[in-house]
Amino acid sequence: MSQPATHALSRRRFLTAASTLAASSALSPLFGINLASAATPDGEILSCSNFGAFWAKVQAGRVVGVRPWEGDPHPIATIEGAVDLAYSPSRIRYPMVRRSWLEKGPGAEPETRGRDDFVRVSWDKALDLVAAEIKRCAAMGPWSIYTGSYGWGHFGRLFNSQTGLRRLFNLMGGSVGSSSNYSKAGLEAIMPYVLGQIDAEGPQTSHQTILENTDLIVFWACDPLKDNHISTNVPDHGEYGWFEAMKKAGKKAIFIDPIKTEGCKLLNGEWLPVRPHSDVALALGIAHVLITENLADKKFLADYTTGWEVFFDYVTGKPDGTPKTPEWAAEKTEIPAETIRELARRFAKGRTMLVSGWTPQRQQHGEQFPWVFVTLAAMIGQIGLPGGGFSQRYHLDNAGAPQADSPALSTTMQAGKRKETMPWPKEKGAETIPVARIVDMLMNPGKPYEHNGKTFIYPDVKMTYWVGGNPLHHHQDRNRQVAAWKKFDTVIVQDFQWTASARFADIVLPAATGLEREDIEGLGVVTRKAYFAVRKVIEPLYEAKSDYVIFQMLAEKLGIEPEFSDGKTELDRVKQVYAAALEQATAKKIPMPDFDAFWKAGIVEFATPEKNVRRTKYAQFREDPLLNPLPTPSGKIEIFSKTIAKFGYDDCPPHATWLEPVEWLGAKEKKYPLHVNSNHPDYRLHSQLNGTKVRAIYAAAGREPCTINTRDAAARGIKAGDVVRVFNDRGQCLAGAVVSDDIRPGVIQLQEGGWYDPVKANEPNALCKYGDVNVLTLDIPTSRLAMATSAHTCMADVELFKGELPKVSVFDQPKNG
Ligand SMILES: Nc1nc2c(c(=O)[nH]1)N[C@H]1C(S)=C(S)[C@@H](COP(=O)(O)OP(=O)(O)OC[C@H]3O[C@@H](n4cnc5c(=O)[nH]c(N)nc54)[C@H](O)[C@@H]3O)O[C@H]1N2
Ligand SMILES: Nc1nc2c(c(=O)[nH]1)N[C@H]1C(S)=C(S)[C@@H](COP(=O)(O)OP(=O)(O)OC[C@H]3O[C@@H](n4cnc5c(=O)[nH]c(N)nc54)[C@H](O)[C@@H]3O)O[C@H]1N2
Ligand SMILES: [Mo]
Repeated sequence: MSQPATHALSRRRFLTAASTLAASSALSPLFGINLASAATPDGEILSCSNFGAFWAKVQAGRVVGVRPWEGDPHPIATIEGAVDLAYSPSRIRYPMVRRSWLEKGPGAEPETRGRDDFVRVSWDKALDLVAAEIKRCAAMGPWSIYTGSYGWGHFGRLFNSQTGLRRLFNLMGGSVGSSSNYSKAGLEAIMPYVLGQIDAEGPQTSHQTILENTDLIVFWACDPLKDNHISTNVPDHGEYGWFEAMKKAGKKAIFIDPIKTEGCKLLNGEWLPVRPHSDVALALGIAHVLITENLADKKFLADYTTGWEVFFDYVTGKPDGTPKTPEWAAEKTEIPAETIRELARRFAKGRTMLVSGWTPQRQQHGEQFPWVFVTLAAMIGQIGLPGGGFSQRYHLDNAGAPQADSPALSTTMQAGKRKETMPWPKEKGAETIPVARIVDMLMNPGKPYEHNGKTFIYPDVKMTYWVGGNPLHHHQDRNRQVAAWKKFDTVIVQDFQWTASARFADIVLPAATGLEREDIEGLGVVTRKAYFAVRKVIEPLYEAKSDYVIFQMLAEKLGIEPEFSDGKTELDRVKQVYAAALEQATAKKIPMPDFDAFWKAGIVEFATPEKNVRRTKYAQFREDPLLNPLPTPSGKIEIFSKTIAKFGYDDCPPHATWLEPVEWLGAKEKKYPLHVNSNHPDYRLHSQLNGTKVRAIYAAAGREPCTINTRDAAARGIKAGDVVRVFNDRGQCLAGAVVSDDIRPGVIQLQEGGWYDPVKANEPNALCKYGDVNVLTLDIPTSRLAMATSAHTCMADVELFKGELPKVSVFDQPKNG
């Protein structure tokens, strides 16, 4: 999408830097292992992040420059932010306690959270307070403590900080955890019924196979060029090469998206600006044409699927008298009926690869889209054929790339089992809740809820400890959440940035960034091309400590340190991760240096034997569905699920179904006229880097950008760079207008992750000064099946902001911070 000029400038600068580096690279061609030099004579140290690997130039103990690692084929400007995190004005410097809590104890004046001041305390004092509160709550019962602590968290393999947290609490008698995620919980709940597995994970049909066989590639709610910027480990950024190759080959591509993405522009793709939230209707309209024009692959449906007849009846309108014709779909999607007919014909004519992202399942009834998507691919009948079928994960991990000959890196710490200090009767509540139902839990303690065919009870939690996540960014309907947060007597947050979650906490513990501790991390989740040594580039600033050390110190206070750490230091664990990989490598005869050599070099790279690997997902199933059945009850793709039928959920019927959402552009009566697209940000990982200088690349009027179509902007007298107020019945925020024709009329985009910055914290309908989209979003479950987030079900309006502009303050230290 069009961005302020600084975006392009900065990107160009980085690309130039990268190509110069590539040309002068000292790396030899890859065969076996390759040990580059980790530290250059002028004090550069190789390091890495979720945004890419880089050389950090260190002078007098301070990072003074960053340049991308020469092995990165497409470096992203955000690596500067990964370093700036340590120095940002938003850095949490010391252990801090909210004044009322410190003076009056747990539960004191929770309504002042977010505006009370903080008092600096020593580490010793802070951990004494945390330990005492854990003991107090543990004595009430493990159901009193919520450690569902969700978020991207700790970078590196030495441990997952959230697993560490669970381990610590398990040793204290247990706590309430969370299941699934905000990413694809709708998909993760439904796919096991349809395909017997989550599907949207691991290696996909290879890019090479697509290049050689696919006639038409359809990116449906999918933005691989943006979403592959980052990774859960170090991104290899290889998908840019794939896009370039597709462009060179003149590959035909369609992008079904309310936004014309960079990928669409690069491939000169056809943009179908679908009405958001209508994708199921679009798929049904296409299915209707496949049926009526005799284009559906009946043999595939007979041999590889079950329940087709029921879906056939539904599409042709037998049970409800409404055939899902292209005209029916056109009314919902605003894509002309003739275009829908053409789509169906084109999909069936050549080899077609359907590629989806995850926004249509992050909506009310989000289970339906992945189901109809797989059903449509089954009707086309190309699943398991080279370059045909579907994929639900090309937008993460460069998942169509070849895999190197390398051992997987595994973490060494498990959460373990809960120590049974007391029994946990069912009526005390569930041991895990669906992650996005946290506010429902806080508002309904002791009440029953349904989830995936079973009934549970919401526990009555009193305290929470959050590490490596920002719930006051990632959760929906901020005002409802802030009100519900008062239920906690105590909120502990361990982070390195003064996020809204930290500002609304009672005890804040300063964590070390990836630059300030030791760890190990892999390059490429699928490609697995290298391991990086994450060495201490600088000493921890202020009083920050690494997550592992904080947990060790806390475990010591609780008298469980030996069990928690198994007597291992951070570096011991890093060595253990490496040793486990080395053992696998030795067994497979993969050359790998010993730990010391690796640590000195900073990197070990692995060879990729098959550069142009051909790989087709579900090929074996297609070859012989009896010998290689899917792990579903029938062994086939379940277009109709008997198990789901038994649940009797009206919000998740037993086959893919169009269900009208509570709010969307197609509603007969709309209170607010604009759909809010809160997709994932270009230049951040969610809310990370907000506080860094990377913000200058994208901020508009010093705020989070709100992209609005030219027509909608003109109708409201809004120009680019204006400060606007975005509002609905749930909340309101300011943002900077970006006016563009690359967004469909009727839709605005406010990317998720802008830090929540209320004018008057903890007051109903507080105005967010910076642009947190989740003040607007709706906090309802997708359905009783997944109980996932419905973040993308949201309508609002925008107006020019005319009042006195409040100063953005969320990037500064809090009061007394
Ligand atoms: N409206 C809307 N909302 C959404 C989404 C959407 O599409 N629309 N997407 C959802 C999705 S898919 C997701 S995954 C969530 C993401 O939600 P989160 O994962 O909570 O978001 P992050 O901003 O990545 O938060 C990670 C936090 O961990 C901190 N951190 C990073 N590294 C470390 C470390 O080593 N130690 C410690 N202690 N802290 C660390 C960072 O500073 C940051 O505050 O958001 C969800 N929310
Ligand atoms: N740069 C960057 N990359 C990321 C992340 C990040 O924060 N920053 N987060 C990572 C994480 S945790 C996750 S879960 C994934 C998220 O993966 P996704 O959820 O797939 O990613 P999004 O970028 O939010 O959305 C993809 C596209 O869907 C479009 N879209 C929105 N609503 C609709 C709709 O109703 N219909 C249709 N057809 N299209 C729609 C958006 O305009 C966008 O272009 O991304 C990962 N990658
Ligand atoms: Mo996610």
